[in-house]
Amino acid sequence: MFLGLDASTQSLTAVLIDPISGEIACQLSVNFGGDLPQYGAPSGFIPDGVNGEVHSNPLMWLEALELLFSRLSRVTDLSKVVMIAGSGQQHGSVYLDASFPARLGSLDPAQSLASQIAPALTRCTSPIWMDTSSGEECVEITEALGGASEVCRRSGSIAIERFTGPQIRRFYKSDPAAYARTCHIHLVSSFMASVIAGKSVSIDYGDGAGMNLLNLSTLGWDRDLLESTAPDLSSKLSAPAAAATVQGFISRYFVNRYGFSGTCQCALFTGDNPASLVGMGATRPGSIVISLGTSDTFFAAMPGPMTDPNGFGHVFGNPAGGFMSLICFRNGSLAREALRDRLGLDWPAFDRAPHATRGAAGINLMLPFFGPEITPRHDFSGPVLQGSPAFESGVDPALQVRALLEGQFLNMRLHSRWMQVNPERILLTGGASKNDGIPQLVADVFQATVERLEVSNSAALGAALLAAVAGGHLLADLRQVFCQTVRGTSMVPEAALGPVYEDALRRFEVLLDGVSSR
Ligand code: ADP
Ligand code: XUL
Repeated sequence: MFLGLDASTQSLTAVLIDPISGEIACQLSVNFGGDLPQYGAPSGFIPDGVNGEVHSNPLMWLEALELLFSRLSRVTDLSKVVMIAGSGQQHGSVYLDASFPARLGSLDPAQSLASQIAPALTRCTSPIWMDTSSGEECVEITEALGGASEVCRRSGSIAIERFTGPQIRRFYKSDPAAYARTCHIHLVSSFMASVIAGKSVSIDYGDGAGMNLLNLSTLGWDRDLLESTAPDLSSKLSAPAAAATVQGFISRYFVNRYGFSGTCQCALFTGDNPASLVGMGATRPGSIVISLGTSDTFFAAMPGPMTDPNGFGHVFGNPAGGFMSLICFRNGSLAREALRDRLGLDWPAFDRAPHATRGAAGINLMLPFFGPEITPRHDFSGPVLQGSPAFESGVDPALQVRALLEGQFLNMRLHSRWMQVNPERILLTGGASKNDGIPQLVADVFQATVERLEVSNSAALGAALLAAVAGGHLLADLRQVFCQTVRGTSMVPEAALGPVYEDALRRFEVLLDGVSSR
């Protein structure tokens, strides 16, 4: 059995696969808000951060890991797991002192992970991908490198607020003493992998590319980017390496506490989006993946090197080799949830709305931003509406839901032009892909066939597949077995809506330009 873990924004998920029988033996999640309410993070992050700060408590992730393993050990025999791999929400960072490796190497199974690792934290909370507080640091790094295009040429992205490098610089500037005490800086993915492997492990190329620190030509840390970010940074980062590299045996802590075998091995973890690319069977160019999680992401394996001239898109490592391109939209599920709550709907009613209004005369436009957005970068304070009186006055909830979803996917179409892909097939994943109204709407807006896979948590599945690859299985074989689309659920676009959405896209762009330039 091969175990994949996904430490995402709102939950920690396990997918256990048996490549020989082709079965998914078990899928389980711990929801941070619901299962660990004592951390005061109903959506996985600490609410009401100031100056754009969005942080999570890394001890919550450790407690979730213990809860997940104890639940798994009740329903499955963990001694059968031969390899573990994983993924994490990208960009988030954990700061630890010199005692971290020794603590990991001598964990006492009679005590909790959180209590034993807490003393090594030099920063008690971790900035995550939703954090927009490091604008000043982005400017400083960009100036030091001689411009945004140089940062992008080296790292695959211009300096971005949520990326780890600018966040590290902000920490260094705001608390230089704590920064100086820090000897190990980890991503969420490499932190979780280190805990499981019982030693401080590497950051993989997939997730490492989301730091504004990795040079994509050399696949090593870029000296100039390191120096412009913070002093002595190279000594605090372990050397980057390929995903699915085996790190050694699982820590004795988990053997004693949860019944893993002492011969179970651990592979490097990667970012949730690179893992999702694997789980969707999309590591070769040709398909686009849209993941509707807390954030919405739009990504694909890249046929060749390309960066976004407007600076919204990113290049990350493809765990199967080469690179992937990605665009992230902050107002994903959080905006859908905000509208659902504002209209007093439940998910089933929300799901029915796009069907109920399909073909309704005229397209009402909504700039679907309930809070600050990163694509496009703007401090929106609420959605902007333009359309019929019934729509603008909000009397018809179904029209609102439809316009929100259309706005989200028009915005994706607009900002993915630089990838120069004209997708014929789009694969949908993430929590909101369970919504039955969304796939048809995506097919119509993009004029492409839309398919869903059996497993909705593609990041955890991708991690399980990477564990199997680390254990000697071939990705091509695994893809045949585990990445099949759900039969009979493929959505075909209505051709008559092609010109309707072309026109809507033009109007959407004009509306957006008017608001963004204010
Ligand atoms: P993440 O990996 O970022 O934690 P998930 O991919 O697990 O997020 O998605 C979780 C989200 O899915 C929930 O926060 C919820 O907003 C959304 N969701 C669940 N069911 C539906 C539905 N029927 N329609 C739309 N969104 C849904
Ligand atoms: C990608 C991004 C998010 C996080 C959380 O750049 O910021 O998708 O990985 O899922």
